[in-house]
Amino acid sequence: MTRGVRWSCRVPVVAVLAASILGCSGNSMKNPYEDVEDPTDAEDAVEDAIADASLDLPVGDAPADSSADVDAGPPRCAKDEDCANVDPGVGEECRQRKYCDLETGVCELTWQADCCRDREILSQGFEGGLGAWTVEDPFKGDRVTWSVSQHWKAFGASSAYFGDPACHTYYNGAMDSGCVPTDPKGLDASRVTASLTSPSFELPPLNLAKTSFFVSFDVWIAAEPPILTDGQSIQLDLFRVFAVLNPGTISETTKVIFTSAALGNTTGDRFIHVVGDLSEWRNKTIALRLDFDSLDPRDNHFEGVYVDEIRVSTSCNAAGATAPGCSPTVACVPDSVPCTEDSCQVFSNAVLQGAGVCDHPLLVDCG
Ligand SMILES: [Ca+2]
Ligand SMILES: [Ca+2]
Ligand SMILES: [Ca+2]
Repeated sequence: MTRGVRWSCRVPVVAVLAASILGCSGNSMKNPYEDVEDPTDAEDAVEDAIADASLDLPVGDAPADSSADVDAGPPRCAKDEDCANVDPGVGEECRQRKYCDLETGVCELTWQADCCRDREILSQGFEGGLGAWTVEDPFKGDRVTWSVSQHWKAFGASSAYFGDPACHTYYNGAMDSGCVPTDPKGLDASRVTASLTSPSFELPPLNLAKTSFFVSFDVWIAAEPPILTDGQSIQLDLFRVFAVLNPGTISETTKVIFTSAALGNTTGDRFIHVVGDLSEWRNKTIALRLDFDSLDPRDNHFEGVYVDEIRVSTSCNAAGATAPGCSPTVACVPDSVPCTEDSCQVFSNAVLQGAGVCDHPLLVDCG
């Protein structure tokens, strides 16, 4: 059994990729065009100035107190080559390629497509509440929703729970003080559903051949088992994890990354480590959505779902590897860290059979 706790990069807050450009250091600057003698021929002067390899261009963006000068002044670069001798500062890993922002005329840093990046983008263990995650519950007031619970957790003191936090069930009919339904047939119960959505985050435009993009989490499930009808297994109550593209906008779309049907709606009184492939949303802004829906009022007297240690990460291939992640034929390289699982963590939404990533989750009860 595994837990989804990685040893590296334990950032306790959501670390959404900064949209702002790094590298805007506050170095002192002089106006590179102050020696231009003919102010009426500014265009030629700019080209001459840019062509001068020794041009002492300002670093990064303009200082705040010179906005009037910048507004009135000419652009400082016209093409990427103009930035060759400019120091736009130090960017984050894999975001160090210099280019000319044609809108601002300023040399900036952008992503290097062929770079591989080992980084945590989002981390949520629900130790401090639901944080910036948002609950959507069409049936408020029925006691059953997403909340933080200390009842079951994969790591730390708490997790996110779908159910009635007082009685630990997603049955929403009347119950007595001992959490026993007052109507044995449950005829006063109704459908329960709610979702929990993460803040938006951006996945960088890095090369899929070198960088893996994935979400990992631990899940504990006790829900209505599949029903056999005419030899067909039907799963009514479902917990699903979605990737949400353009979250909160009119063009929002969702796609399933994980469904509890894959586990028959039970994890056997333990947390299961799940890893989902997010490479489809490279260079896009998405969110994650945890969703439970019973669809109907029947057979809902089950404990529900706990989710803990949700992480969105990018990781590099092992040195010399020619494909990202791992597969039945490409094993993970052990990380030499005690108490971590070194086997391939197969994607719950793998397009290629058996494809996954070397997540190295922490082993339970080890050491
Ligand atoms: Ca936790
Ligand atoms: Ca509700
Ligand atoms: Ca049900």
